[in-house]
Amino acid sequence: MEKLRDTKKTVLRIAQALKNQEKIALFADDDTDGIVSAVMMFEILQKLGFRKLKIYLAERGSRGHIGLTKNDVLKFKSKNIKLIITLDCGTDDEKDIVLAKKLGIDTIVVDHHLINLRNPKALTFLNPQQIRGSSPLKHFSTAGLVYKLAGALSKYFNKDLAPSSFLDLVAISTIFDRSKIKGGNKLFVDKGKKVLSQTKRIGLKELAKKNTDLEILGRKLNVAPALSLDLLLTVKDKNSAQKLVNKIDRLFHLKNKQIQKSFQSIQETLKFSGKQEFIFIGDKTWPNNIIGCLALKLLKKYQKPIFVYTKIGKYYIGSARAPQKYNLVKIMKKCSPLLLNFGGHAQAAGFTLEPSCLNKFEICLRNVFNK
Ligand SMILES: [Mn+2]
Repeated sequence: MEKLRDTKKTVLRIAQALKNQEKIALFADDDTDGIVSAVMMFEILQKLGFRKLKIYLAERGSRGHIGLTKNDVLKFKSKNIKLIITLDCGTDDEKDIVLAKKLGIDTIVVDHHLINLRNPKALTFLNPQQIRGSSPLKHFSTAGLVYKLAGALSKYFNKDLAPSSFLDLVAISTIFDRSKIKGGNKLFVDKGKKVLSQTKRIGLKELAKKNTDLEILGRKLNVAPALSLDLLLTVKDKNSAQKLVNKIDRLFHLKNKQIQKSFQSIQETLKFSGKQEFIFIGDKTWPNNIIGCLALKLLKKYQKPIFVYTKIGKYYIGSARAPQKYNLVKIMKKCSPLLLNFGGHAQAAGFTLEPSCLNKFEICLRNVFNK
């Protein structure tokens, strides 16, 4: 299999950071893939001897944008951080990566999202989407990419970082991100199930007690990012793990109820609307953490592109899902002047816009789909 471009440069930069005991920020998306990638990277770097590590989650809801912001970069500067490793985010954050560079902070991007900006300015850019043509790496979750990087680090430092011990987490993220399950991904899932059944990670073991289904585990880890982070990093204390699992389970049930309720009201609404090429629907009262699930549920039922939005603070944020033959990022690119942010994958993406652009965006989409 191909190597990820920039792997060597990344390994060398990490070696330099180790030599100087630099402070590192692991900056991750706050979904399941981001969380498990951060946990993996944290433990891998710890095994290499890093002591000044901290995980920061990009809270997508509160800012309507998944990735670095100016505030994050300034905060890292004030904490004397010298290296940022973005996980499952960072691909299009050129502006903030340039700002970090100016302030003396290097950025390593580890991400699998489609690339909108042509010339990413990160010191190293581990994103398989820059490979021309087809490659199995393009279907990896970010956790899968971290697994690959762990292999390269093991080799360089001549240290057994036991990358396979992380395959339970890789498998969960692979399923959660709805990656194509063939080739390397199939291997991750098959081996991951075995690793999960013997996991020494007490937190994960507790979470998997009721249900070992990888999709359910992924959805549970996605409910409360900060709690999940604590849970996955819990390797010894069974008591605190149980408490965390109880909290997560309760939130998971609550979320499912909310999804069910909104889903029903959407179905009522759709009964009266005509046959459209796509569904564009939203409600200010829907919690932002359910819109992705709602979009997926609608996709499963209606088999056409779905755009679901809600309002957070000043902005509308949305989640889109589509059947195989569509590329949502390309579609939204055609309406990009109306959007503050957009990005993701061909069949699962997100967007943010000003209230004044909401109707215009729907009209623009209608034009794109009717062409
Ligand atoms: Mn991901």
